[in-house]
Amino acid sequence: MAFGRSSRNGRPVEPVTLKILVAGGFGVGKTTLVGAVSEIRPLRTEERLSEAGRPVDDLAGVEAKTTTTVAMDFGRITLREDLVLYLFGTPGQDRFWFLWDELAQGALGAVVLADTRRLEDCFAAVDYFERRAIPFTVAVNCFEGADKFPTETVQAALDLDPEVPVLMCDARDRASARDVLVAVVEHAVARAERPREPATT
Ligand SMILES: Nc1nc2c(ncn2[C@@H]2O[C@H](COP(=O)(O)OP(=O)(O)OP(=O)(O)O)[C@@H](O)[C@H]2O)c(=O)[nH]1
Ligand SMILES: [Mg+2]
Repeated sequence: MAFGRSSRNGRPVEPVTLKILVAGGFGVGKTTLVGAVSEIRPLRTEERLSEAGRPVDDLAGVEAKTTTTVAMDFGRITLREDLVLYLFGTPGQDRFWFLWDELAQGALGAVVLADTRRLEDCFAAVDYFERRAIPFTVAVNCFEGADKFPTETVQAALDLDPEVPVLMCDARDRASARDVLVAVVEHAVARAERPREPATT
């Protein structure tokens, strides 16, 4: 098998493709992150935020936001010649929860984006991946004007398992977003290689 090796005999390497979800609360920067790293023009399903949605769509901190994701974002990034990630950004609004199970099918891992000004918005995503034992990392999208907290504080505030990596990022920055994705893959692989603990009932 050529997986994991560079091309031999001039033959192209068949890359391993992995599915990664990009989740988190409304307006936290999911679409921005997928767009920043994707090497293909990302598929977006943005709809204009309507006046009707104002009472439920909390725009505090992202007042400039005019659209929201209604189905998903899709992008692709080649991390190495033999490793390609397919990225699926989830919709942020609660009324689209019914799509999550479809999107989560076959996912290797997930990024939960968080904004320290409204950390509670990512509780639902953290909870979702914990329940399904999908490996995830928490990436704090550092908006200007948001207080900076040490990763330990975020870890404690979200009551995360100590093994869950927490990192800071700028969802608009390609290198930063890529680092987040590398962290998810490394975390998922490390977890897969660890012997499973016996299930507790
Ligand atoms: N200042 C700053 N603005 C950001 C950053 N990331 C995203 N934005 C802005 O924040 C707004 C929300 O970004 P989106 O990427 O649409 O957020 P989303 O999580 O996909 O939103 P939904 O799909 O509606 O849940 C947009 O206006 C972005 O331009 C960031 O790191 N810093
Ligand atoms: Mg979006």
